[in-house]
Formats: sequence, structure tokens, C-alpha cells
Amino acid sequence: MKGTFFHNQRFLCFSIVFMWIKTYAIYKLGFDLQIDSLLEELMLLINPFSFILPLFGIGLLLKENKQRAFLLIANLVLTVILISNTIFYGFYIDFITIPVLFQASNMSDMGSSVKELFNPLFIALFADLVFLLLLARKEKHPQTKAAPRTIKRYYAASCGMILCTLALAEVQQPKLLAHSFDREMLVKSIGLFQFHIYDTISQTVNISAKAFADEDSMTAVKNYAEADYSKPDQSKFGLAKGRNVIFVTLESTQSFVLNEKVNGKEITPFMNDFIKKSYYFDHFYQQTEQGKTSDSEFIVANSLYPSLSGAVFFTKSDHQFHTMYKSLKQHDYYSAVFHANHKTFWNRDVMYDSFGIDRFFDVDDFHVTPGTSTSWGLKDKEFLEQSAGKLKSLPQPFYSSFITLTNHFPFEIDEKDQLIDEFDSSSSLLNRYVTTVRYEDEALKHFIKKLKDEGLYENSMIVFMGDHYGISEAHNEAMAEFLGKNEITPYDNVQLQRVPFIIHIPGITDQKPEIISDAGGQVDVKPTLMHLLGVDTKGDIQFGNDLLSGGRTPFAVLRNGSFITNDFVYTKNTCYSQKTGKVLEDQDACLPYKEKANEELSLSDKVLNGDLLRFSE
Ligand code: GP9
Ligand code: MN
Repeated sequence: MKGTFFHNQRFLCFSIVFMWIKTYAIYKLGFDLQIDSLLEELMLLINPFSFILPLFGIGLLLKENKQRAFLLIANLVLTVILISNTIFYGFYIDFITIPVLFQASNMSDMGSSVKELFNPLFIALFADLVFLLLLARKEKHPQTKAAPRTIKRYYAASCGMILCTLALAEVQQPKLLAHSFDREMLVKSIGLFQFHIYDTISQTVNISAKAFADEDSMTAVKNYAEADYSKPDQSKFGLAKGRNVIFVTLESTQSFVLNEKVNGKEITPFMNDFIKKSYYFDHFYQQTEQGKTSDSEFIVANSLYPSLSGAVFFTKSDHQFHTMYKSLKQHDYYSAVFHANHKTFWNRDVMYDSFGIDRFFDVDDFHVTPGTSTSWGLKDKEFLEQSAGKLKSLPQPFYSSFITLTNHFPFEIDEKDQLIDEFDSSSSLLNRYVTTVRYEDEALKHFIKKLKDEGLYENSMIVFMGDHYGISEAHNEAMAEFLGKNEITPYDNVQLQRVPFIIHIPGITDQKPEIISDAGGQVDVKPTLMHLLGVDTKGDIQFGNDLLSGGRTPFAVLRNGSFITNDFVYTKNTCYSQKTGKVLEDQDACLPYKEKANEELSLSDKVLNGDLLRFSE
């Protein structure tokens, strides 16, 4: 009977086999999926069938002459999806989601490296289409239409494959589909095409969540936030009361550059020194996702997690938020953001309005000349210098944010601004990165001097924070060279998500600096700063805690569900020791925190997708 099916449906059978081979080839050669067991390898091998079989099976229902056209077009579309994901992955080490397709205008980073991301494998992916076209031409008689019984059997087999894939995924990671924060895990388990279907369904569910939400949806969130609240330490509460806030977002700056040298020269001499006069958090993790800088702004302003897919700044710009800016306004704070890019980038103009930010100084407010700009616009030194001048005119006290740009991909800098040698490794990107970070550090030094000159230093609280990673996992080999390691493990990848977080209060932290090594993240910034300003956040809907509070449980969750405590690092389904980076024998040790991580992310998503803050005062 099998032989008959192949004989009658040769074109279909070839199409299925070719598509399966191509999908598996991309899994292995286009992505860098971490495979830890034979079961995972098996899942990867068979999961393409649970999508290809039912889809291509539609051909059986079509008239003979249409069947081939359908199979060829389906093959072409799936091939384009494979290639697009490979290119996107090459750059972002991530898979395409529906919202990022609508963020195309912000994908300019990728444009400059598409050539680099081109893979000769892409040409090979079209070879089967040529073969199939020739086969279609050669076969004089169109194949016989499938009998209803054959179709039934075919779809029974397809359903079997779907169930088998789902069952294996459940065995591999229970509740995967319910708590699917890790896209790589999903692609590994259910398959790439199936992930796209899953993503489409999730987006629809997220959109409808708003329509079905009501005041009661808030109860669980309120209870969680209340139980999780940590009281500020009396010795720190209000230390910066009434002061201006000067918050600088350090573009793409990761902590691994701090206190490191290239050819004997420090990469961040100014920050290394500044840390010694500040509160410095050396286990502070970035929690952004596809919205990059805008996600970091969102997290800081709201103490909520960003969206798993797309940028909140685009997808939730019509929602209501109770930001730190709004709370501080009740304490007479004026708020302003300075950023030398167009105001519409990341939809900032719209989002800043709904955040309650009083003034946005965008590129049009700055004097930009070819000599003072790089590919991303005004250089940091000029940007911060011009900003400091404008700062003086703001009503006080103010909360001001400055978003730097020079240390942005592709990390290029004019020769005269290059203050240290490039690093020497297999990644030209990492090699250049140290020079742009060095430049940024110099710009910060000048900024602080300028603030002193303008008389704005003494009465301020100055905060530096890295927004997200600059060097992705695609450069792990070079990163291992930089760190003097044999390889970068998943544990190391989590540790590389540490970004600088430095709070400097003149007259206070320079007298009594502290290094805080408890795990924390961007979500904790809002309560930490508010408490320093003497505003208690008790009762706020927030998922962060005051990092200076002794009552806090050290904990940071990354948006993909990985988490960090003072004892453990959990990532890619594995529990590591935080201290040694070794895989723990007792894998259950991470379980209680895993539940907390899932709960926190799910509740935060509930607030965000349901637009729940519209129900609270
Ligand atoms: C753009 C700047 C960089 O205005 O904030 O954004 P990013 O690409 O890092 O998200
Ligand atoms: Mn950024």
C-alpha cells in the first residue's frame, strides 16, 4: 500500500522529504541551538513533519493540476521563511515574531550587515525547487487523485506526528506552551514553523486580553506586588530627597568592560574611578527583549517587564501607565528626556506623552554637523555637553534622562576619537566595541565636569545604567578570547547580561561608597531611585524591589525566563551554581525560584496585555 502511495503521489512525497531536509539543515547550520540530549536531537529531527505533513497534505484535496502549483508555492514560501529567520538570527540570535515585522523601520542595524549575514547555504535551499520543476515537466500524466480513504489515512498520520511532537515537548519541559518565555526552547521543541503559528495565536490572545480584562483581573497582581514589596532601609530612604536626577542610559554597555584593559589601557578609566565614589551594583542584569533601548526605558519607568515579542513602545502605546515620572510629578518634579535622534524613533514621542514626560529634547533641539556626528547622529561628547547647557533652563527639581548613542552597533568611531587600541580577536565588532566604550567613558567624564561648571552637580543624584547587550552570542568565540576562557557556556551568556548600574550622590556616596553584589535588574530601578528620593512605593503595581533594602530577596529574571539569585543561575533548562558556574547536581534547587520567575513574568504580562493599570488609581 505504501509503495502505491509513493507511486501515485511522487511529487508530494519528494516535496515533503526535501522540505524536511531543508528545515533540519537550517536548524543545524543556520541557528546555534543548544542540544543537550538525544531526546532534544530527536525532537529537532522529527518536529518539521508535524507542520509539513498537514500543510502539504492540502495538495491531496486539490485537483491534480493544481496540486503541484500549490506544493511549489508552499515550498517557496517556507524556504523564504527559513532564510529570513536565518538572517534575523544571525544578527539578533532570536527568531522573527509578528510584532518585529511591524518594527521594520527600526531594523536599520541589520541592513548594514545583511551582506555579512548572507550564507551560501541559501542558494542550496532552492535546488529542490529546480528538481521539482523538472519533475513536474517530465511527468506527462498528472498523478491520480488520492482516494478519500488515502486522505483519511494521511491525515491520521499527520495528527499522530503532531501529538508525538507535543508529547515529546511536554516530556522535555512541562508546561512549555503555557510558560513559553524562551523562544529557542519553543523552536527546539515544537519546530520553527509551528513556533510562528504559536506566536500568531499568542499575539491574538494578547490583543483580546485587553477586551476581556476587568478590575478583578488586578487582584492577583495587587496581592503579588504587596507581598513582594520590600521596605526601604531607614538609613538610605530619602538620602537624595529633593535633588535633581540625572539618569544616563549607556548605549549597549555591558559590565564586562569595567575594570578591564586593552594593551595596558583601561577601557573605562572614568567609570572605574566613579564607581569608587558611588553605589555600584555589580550583579545588575538587563531585562530587555526585542524593544532594545525602548524596552530599557519602559522597564525603568514602570517597574514592569517588557513584552516577550516586539517593543512595548509600539504595541502598547495606547495603554495607560503609572510611571515614575507621574509619581514624581506629585512631588513637584519636572521631567525631561534628551536624545539626539528623531523623536519618532521607537515611537518615543507618543510613548513619552503617555508616560507623562514634560519635555523631550530630540535631534531637532541639537546642533549637529558632519564633524560632530557618526552614523547614529550626534556624538556623545557633544550630545552631553549641549544637553548640560539646556538642563540649566529646566524647572527644579527635575528628573532628566539622557540616552547616549555613540556606542551603538556597528561601533564605529573617528580616528581622532579613538583613545585606545582595538582589541585583537576574531570579531571585528568586539575589537571596535572597546574603542567606542572608551569614547563613551570619556564623554561621561566631560559631562560630569560640565555639570560641575554649570552648578548642577552638587544638588543632583547621578545615575548610569547600561540598556542592553552590545555584543551578542554570535561573537561568543571572540568573547571567550576577551575573557580568557575556553568557551562561553549558557551560564556565561547569562552573566554577560550584566550591565553597569551606578548611583552617585555627591556628598553622600563619595563619603560612603558601596558595592552591592545582590542580584537585581532594571525592573528594580524605579523603587530604588524613588526610595532614595524619599518617595515610598508601597502600594504601587511594580515587580521590582529597592536594591538597597535589606529585606529584599536577591533575584533577577531575564525576559526569556532565565533567572539569577545569589546562589543560582538558571538558564536553558539547567540550574548552575552562581559562584562557580558549574551545573548543579541537585537540579531541583532552582525549582522554587523558577515558579517565582514564571509567576512574576506572567503577572507582569497580564498587567501589560490587559492594560490593567487603567483600573487602578
Ligand atoms: C535609538 C537608540 C538606539 O534612538 O536609542 O536604539 P537601539 O537600537 O539600541 O534600541
Ligand atoms: Mn540601545
